[in-house]
Amino acid sequence: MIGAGEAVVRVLAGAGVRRAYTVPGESFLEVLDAAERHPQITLVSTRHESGAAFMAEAEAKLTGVPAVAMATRGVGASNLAIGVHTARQDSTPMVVLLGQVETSFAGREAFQEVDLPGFYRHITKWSATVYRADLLAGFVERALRTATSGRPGPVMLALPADVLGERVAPPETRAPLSPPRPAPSRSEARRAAGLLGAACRPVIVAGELSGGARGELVGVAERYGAGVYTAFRRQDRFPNGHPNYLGHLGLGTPPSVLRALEEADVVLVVGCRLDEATTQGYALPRREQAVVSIHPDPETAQLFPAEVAMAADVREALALLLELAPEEPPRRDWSGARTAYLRARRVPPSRAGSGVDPARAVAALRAAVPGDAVVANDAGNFSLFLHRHWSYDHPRTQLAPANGAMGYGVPAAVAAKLADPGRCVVAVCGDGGFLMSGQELETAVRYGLPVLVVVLRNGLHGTIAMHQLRSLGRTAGVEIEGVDLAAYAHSLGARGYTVGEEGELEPVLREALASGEAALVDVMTDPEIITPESRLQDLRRA
Ligand SMILES: Cc1ncc(C[n+]2csc(CCOP(=O)(O)OP(=O)(O)O)c2C)c(N)n1
Repeated sequence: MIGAGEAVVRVLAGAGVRRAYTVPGESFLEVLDAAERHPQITLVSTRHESGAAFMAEAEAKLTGVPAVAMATRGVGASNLAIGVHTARQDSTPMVVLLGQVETSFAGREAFQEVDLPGFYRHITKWSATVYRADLLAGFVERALRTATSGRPGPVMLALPADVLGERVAPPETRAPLSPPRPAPSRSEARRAAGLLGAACRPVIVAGELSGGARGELVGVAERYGAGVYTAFRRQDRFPNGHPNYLGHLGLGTPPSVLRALEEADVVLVVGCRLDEATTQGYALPRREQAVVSIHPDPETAQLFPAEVAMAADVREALALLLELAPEEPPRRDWSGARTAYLRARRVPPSRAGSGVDPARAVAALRAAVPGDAVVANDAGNFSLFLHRHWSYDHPRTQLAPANGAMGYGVPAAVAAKLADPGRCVVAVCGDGGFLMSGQELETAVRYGLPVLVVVLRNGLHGTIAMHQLRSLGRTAGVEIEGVDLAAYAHSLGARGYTVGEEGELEPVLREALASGEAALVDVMTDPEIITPESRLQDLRRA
């Protein structure tokens, strides 16, 4: 017999899980202990449960293998929730384990007691409390299968402290996870191939689940002569240097870049749930555009009216479309749309009156890091410049929350470095977002992870100032004091630099990267440059 906590951890390790991120708590001691001692699992202790959940989310987003986020009862569950919501909206597999009050205390609002499945129901695919130790291993197996199949997402198991204290038979050893890969229907694929082959202006929207089918995606784009867009914050799903690549469907996508999508007659949606930002507020694709969608989850495949909805494994479906592709790729000229994208991506000369133009800061970062660096970003207007001016040419290089969760950047970078230590990993944040989770730099230092954090500091919740000025003509609650972020980084054990001039930036970034230590570069940007197109002053005047 073994402890119930050890049974949980053995099932996780057997399925391929490699890390459990947590803030420890007294309600799940046995799981913490077993994770710490298991040879294939690293227990990563973080400074805040939101950091733990963001790390678990980012690791799975990067690797495709779920990680675990663990926390204690109501208090930990509350802090963890933002990362679980992120995993749900971003379709990322995650296993959440929450310690729960002892079963003999349950239902009396015991210390930190919350109905955890009730609390988590709306932000998970499945949530349950496990009341019997002998059933624990089976619940964990089901949690793993549910998290990784169909539209992936987070699942939660609440584990009462007394259940974890029991002893159980060792779980059976099972093969590592292999989620079902529904086969595409040949007749649907023929109809899809017919539509794409006969189209005048076919475009592809590559979404969250297209990452494992890059070769097939490029092949389909070339063989059908289709233009390609990437969904919101999934820019690494298609090589941005490819002549068929036409741009990113995000917040603030310029009209010139959207035009080819608006003019398309057939839209092939690949592994994408067509969220609000990707669809430009549910405006695109329009009803008269013929949609072909491919998604392993039948419901998601049919969220939008589609001529052909293929509920199938993305890679298999694309491979079948390739097999059915016309002998001669139809000639379609995307040069106009491609030029529009390249123009929008071009970094302009500095527009800064004081400090650094955020677009120039992105350019300096691009010059300093290798092309296959992983770039994790927070949410905020600073990210408009990153998404606009970066070129994502390599797979698995973008970690960005499609739900716009602030505080994501630093924890995501920590997880990326743990999961892929050989790659250069950078977090890009605004000062508002950095100050929500920047303490995870201490986690990076403790685990010896040389991540680079770049803060584009404008002293504002700039995004909100923009919305307020546009809607109401004045601002409220958006100021951020001039915290000495370099000194803060020092105090957490990392290197810290402050840069106020564009010319200083690239050498400082190179020095920080060469140091082999966790480092923060605080870039003072011009707060007036609020989007790639507008200045705060213009919004105030308008
Ligand atoms: C957790 C969370 N809280 C609040 C928001 C709303 N929000 C969106 S952007 C933003 C401001 C971000 O400020 P900062 O990180 O400094 O970036 P900036 O917009 O100034 O570039 C806020 C408050 C959010 N997206 N996430």
